[in-house]
Formats: sequence, C-alpha cells, structure tokens
Amino acid sequence: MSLHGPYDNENIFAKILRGDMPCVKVYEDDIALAFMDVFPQADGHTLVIPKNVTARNFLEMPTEKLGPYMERVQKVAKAVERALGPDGIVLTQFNGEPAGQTVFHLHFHIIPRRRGHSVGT
Ligand code: DGP
Repeated sequence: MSLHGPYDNENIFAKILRGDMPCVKVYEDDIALAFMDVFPQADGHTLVIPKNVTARNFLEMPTEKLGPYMERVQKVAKAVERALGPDGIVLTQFNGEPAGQTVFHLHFHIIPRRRGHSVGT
C-alpha cells in the first residue's frame, strides 16, 4: 500500500493541477507543471509534476510518458540554473511513505545548492 494503491484525486498536487489550490507557477505545458515548493529546502526549490496521469510515484508512471516528463524536469532544472546561478542542483524524488513521500502524485524536487551552504538550508 505504501508503494501502490488507489490514486487519490484529492491529493494536493491533483488540486493544484485542477486549479482548486493556488501555486506559484514557474512553467507549464501540456505535459507538466512546475511550481515553487511551499516548504523550500533552499531558495528556488521547485517541483515538477506530470499532467494527465494518475501515477502516485515514479514506479507507476507509464513508461511511454516518462521521456516527455523527464525532458520537462531537465528543462526546468536548466531554467533554475540560468535564473539563480547555483553551484549545484539536487534532484530528488521519493517513492512511498516509508521513503519520505508525503504527496502522492509523482513529482521531482529541483533544489539549488550553493557552495558552503549545508544541505537543508
Ligand atoms: P515529498 O516528500 O517528496 O512528497 O514532498 C512533497 C513536497 O510538496 C514538500 O517539499 C512540500 C510540498 N508541498 C506540500 N504541500 C504543498 C502545497 O500545498 N503547495 C506547494 N507548492 N507545495 C507543497
């Protein structure tokens, strides 16, 4: 159940996709939506979620949709790099509650890092 189970249409990211919850949008097309994380681990912490899927996590993402979605993740990561000029960028993605996932619609975190700043700041 922690890795697989019914997709909950009331999860926060489904609400954001429907426009039922606000977000600070940074990119959108027919494949993906990117917006600022409400609990940022660093300035510029951005989330990228796929549209038109009911994938709770990476393992549930239909393989044929993975390529286009990951292209958007890379596109947004490059935009974050251009906009903020970080020294590094962390990409993270959690699958299942025991792994640290709290919102059950597939998402990648894009977290800019600066030299000398410890992780978590
Ligand atoms: P994860 O642990 O990978 O499931 O992280 C979920 C992330 O979603 C977490 O960093 C906080 C963020 N988050 C939770 N609720 C909201 C929300 O309502 N709006 C936005 N923008 N981000 C949210």
